[in-house]
Amino acid sequence: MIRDNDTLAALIDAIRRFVRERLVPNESVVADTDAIPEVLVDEMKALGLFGLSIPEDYGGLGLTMEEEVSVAFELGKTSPAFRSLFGTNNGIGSQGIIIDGTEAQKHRYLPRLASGELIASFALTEAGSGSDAASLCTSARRIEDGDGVHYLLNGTKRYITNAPEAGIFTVMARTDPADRSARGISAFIVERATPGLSLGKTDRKMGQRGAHTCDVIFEDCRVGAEQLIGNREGVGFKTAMKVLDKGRLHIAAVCVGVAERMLADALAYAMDRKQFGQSIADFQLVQAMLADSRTESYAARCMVLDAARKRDEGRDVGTEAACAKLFASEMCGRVADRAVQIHGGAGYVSDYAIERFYRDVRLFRIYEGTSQIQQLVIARNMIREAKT
Ligand code: COS
Repeated sequence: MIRDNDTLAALIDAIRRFVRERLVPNESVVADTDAIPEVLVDEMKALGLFGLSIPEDYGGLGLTMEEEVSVAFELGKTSPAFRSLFGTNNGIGSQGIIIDGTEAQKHRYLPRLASGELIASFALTEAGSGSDAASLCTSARRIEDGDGVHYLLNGTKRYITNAPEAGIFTVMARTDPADRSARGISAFIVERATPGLSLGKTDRKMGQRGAHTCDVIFEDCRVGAEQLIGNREGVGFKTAMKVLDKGRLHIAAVCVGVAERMLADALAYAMDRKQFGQSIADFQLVQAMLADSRTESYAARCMVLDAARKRDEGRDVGTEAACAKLFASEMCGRVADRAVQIHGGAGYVSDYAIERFYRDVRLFRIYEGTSQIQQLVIARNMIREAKT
């Protein structure tokens, strides 16, 4: 759903210009320094990028899902590390509070997330619990003493995006040690400064330099009962799944944007590069790679928009979001591969952006649920629907 075409067009135009004039020229700086220049972070804040999907009542732009994916298509047209910095504030870091938080929790955190003053991370994965998210071991033991009700958190979360920058964490932990199922899990908002919370060293990754992940360690980390999301124990796993349903759709949109950027680079190279006395874009075998890439990225764009519109209608889009994430991330990998191929030897050296994008996009098929988990979600939902 688009609330106002002119307002959205103005926002997209401003973001398109920001991406083209400010972010694209700084891609190699970010890759070389593993950091996003502060001046760009300030410009992102001024554009409202940290609060795209945070409701207007809490200082965000309150974009609908269709508006959000339309913006994500544009944000995808540069290094994914830029989007990653404000991605968790719009997605997995804030959505637990937006979807299931209490009014007090929303008022306390959302305005600062929307402005970019505070960064939020989502802490679900552990060393022994990745795809099997419900098997997580981090514990949150309820204690009642003279100071009231508290929870004592113990455990380690792994590969947590933006953890080195984060001011708050949405943490999934087991409040009922006797219940090893998803129903024993609760979600908490934990502030960075809470005693007992520490960070591991920043991970060295294959790509996406400038976007940081690390372990988040809880050792007798005491959080007040008011930090339990929605003031309800036992529903934290469902909160996490609802957050991921939305996040997967957003990532699918980013995949479309990145694929379009890689294809534009490959087309420009193919038209410029001459072999056998003519531009390689005139060769039909190169044209096949361009055409297949255009067809697939267009298909993914249509899927993402359709799923986003359905979500805006209030429909459950768990299946559609998983389909879009599966297809768009796999498509993005294929387009990256063809774009390197079209560049030939030039695609294997870092003078061209495609070498970096090829590594950056590999993550899309893994995070917020691997392709295999999307397949599992889709098929399970099909079987469930057929039984009802
Ligand atoms: N929305 C709301 N509730 C959901 C849900 C969704 N999308 N998906 C599952 N649930 C609920 C189920 O209805 C069930 O509730 P009941 O106990 O009341 O019946 C509960 O959650 C447990 O669901 P399920 O039995 O399907 O859980 P499983 O352990 O079988 O696993 C998968 C579910 C595999 C889909 C889940 O663990 C998953 O998504 N794993 C990947 C995790 C991931 O994406 N990690 C990325 C890290 S974050 S960057």
